[in-house]
Amino acid sequence: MGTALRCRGVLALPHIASGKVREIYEIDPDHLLFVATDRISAYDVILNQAIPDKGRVLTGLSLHFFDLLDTPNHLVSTDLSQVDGLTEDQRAELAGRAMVVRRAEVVPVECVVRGYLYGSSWREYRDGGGPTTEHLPDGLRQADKLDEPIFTPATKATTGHDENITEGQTREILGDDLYEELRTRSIDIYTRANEYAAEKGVILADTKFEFGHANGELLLIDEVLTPDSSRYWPTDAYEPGGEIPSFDKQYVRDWLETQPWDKSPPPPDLPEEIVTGTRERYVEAYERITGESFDAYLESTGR
Ligand code: PZK
Repeated sequence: MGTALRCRGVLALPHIASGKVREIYEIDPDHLLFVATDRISAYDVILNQAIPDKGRVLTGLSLHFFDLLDTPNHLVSTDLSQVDGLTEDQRAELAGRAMVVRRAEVVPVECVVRGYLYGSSWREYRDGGGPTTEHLPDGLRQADKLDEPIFTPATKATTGHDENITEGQTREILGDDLYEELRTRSIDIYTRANEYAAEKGVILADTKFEFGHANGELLLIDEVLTPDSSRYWPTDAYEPGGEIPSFDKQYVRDWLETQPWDKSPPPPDLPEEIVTGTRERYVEAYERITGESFDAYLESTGR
């Protein structure tokens, strides 16, 4: 088990795209199969070991939020029995981690919303300002809560890192009407998800959405509000003025920090107990954020 998930392009369906940890296949002209693998990246490097069920945790969280948000999105079904050309082994491997989605015309901008000053935005701010800090006051500290969530788009760099872009650059790429629509939709979704997370004792520090057009409608696409697309902090670990431990990846990062590794490939092999401990943190994130047992999710997928 698990081999299909660490490799790319293994299904008999046409392979459309590979992300670091996700895969997209074509089902028919209007439908794609969106697959979350068990691969994990740390410090932007894909590790050699997969985290069992990580893709199911992320898919379960996306499904939870698609349902909760009730905003137009690309989800069609999680029922793979209607998808032709899969072996029984592949169906079992994909259960709980694959979504049939509407194919859309992808908007070429990552819609990032930040409620807190952290990550690349904090680094821009500390170093004298950048695209994401245009509308921020002076005197903020790392991890400070912002007065209002800010919309800080980035371009999908084909190689390496997303690049933050200014409001003016974004308006040039999208036009004013689409810019305003994406900013309003993104901030609204962030605000509702952060209010929801707060009830669960979790802070949604920032998150990244993607949108696409299908049949003249602007759909929320991709994975949504997962730990890979979002920064979640346990509320009780929040202390502005420094680094905040991440919910899901801190454990594996802390172990990697004990290794003589310069954060360029190849990464060190994770010991079994670090793989197991990391899986437990992902499962805990699922249970904390959804309020439901992960075993119940697995059972609902027919495993
Ligand atoms: C689409 N990506 C990004 C995600 C990757 C790449 N509904 C859709 N319609 C058309 N295209 C996409 C989607 C979605 N979602 C998203 N690339 C294409 C991406 C995951 C893995 F390799």
